[in-house]
Amino acid sequence: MPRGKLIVFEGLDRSGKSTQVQLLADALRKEGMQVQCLRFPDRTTPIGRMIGDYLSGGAEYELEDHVIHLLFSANRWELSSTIRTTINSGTTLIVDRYYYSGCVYSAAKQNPALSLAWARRPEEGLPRPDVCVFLDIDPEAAAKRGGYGEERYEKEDMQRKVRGLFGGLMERAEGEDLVRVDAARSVEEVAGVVLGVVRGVVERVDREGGDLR
Ligand code: T5A
Ligand code: NA
Repeated sequence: MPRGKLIVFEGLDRSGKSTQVQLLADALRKEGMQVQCLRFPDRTTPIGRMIGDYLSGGAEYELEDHVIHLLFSANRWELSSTIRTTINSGTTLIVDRYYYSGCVYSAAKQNPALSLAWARRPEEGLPRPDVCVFLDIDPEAAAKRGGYGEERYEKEDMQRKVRGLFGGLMERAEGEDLVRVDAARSVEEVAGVVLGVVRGVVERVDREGGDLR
């Protein structure tokens, strides 16, 4: 049996990641694949609850920039062996945000002591995705979608910096596994493009074989 695939969705807040994760999972299951979904932050673990308080809470939940960065990273490491076991058992994982968010949101704070290079270090060694679908949308368009503005990073200035940093990752896409998809279109149009991209990745991985990196 072929191994499962590790498929990640990234994008700005409200770019449609959760919507597309569900649609892709449904589509792949219809094609007979075993699929599970994950999201980061996983707010259900003790570390995840600290992250959730920081994101949705007020000043009393303030954390030093490096501290919250390392909590986000630790929240991924908590699940790293589960991810490998699941993939090796033949189940495909679709993940809503991963270390790309971890790096760019922290770097977007422009703390001189927390560069993008610094931000990457604790992420080194986590299972590397077979593909990362970047749902690209202008922050203004994202801000018009439901529920925007409730959490800490949902401010247009921050989102612009995040988008710029994602753009930088895309430009150096060798080794970053990123595929850009225009997320400003209808839910169905985006889902169609995503399914095409993912089918290509599944075929490539099955053809080339090889373990999760
Ligand atoms: N973060 C995260 C870090 O700083 N470091 C890290 O390491 C990690 C992992 C929380 C925050 O944490 C930061 C990034 C975030 O600021 P989160 O819990 O994933 O991360 O929160 P959000 O990304 O904000 O997730 P959202 O649920 O807000 O957005 P989604 O999942 O991108 O969007 P979705 O699918 O829920 O859709 C949002 C709305 O838009 C509509 C939906 O119906 C919904 O109302 N919509 C569309 N409308 C029109 N056209 C389309 N194509 C649409 N697609 C969806
Ligand atoms: Na989401």
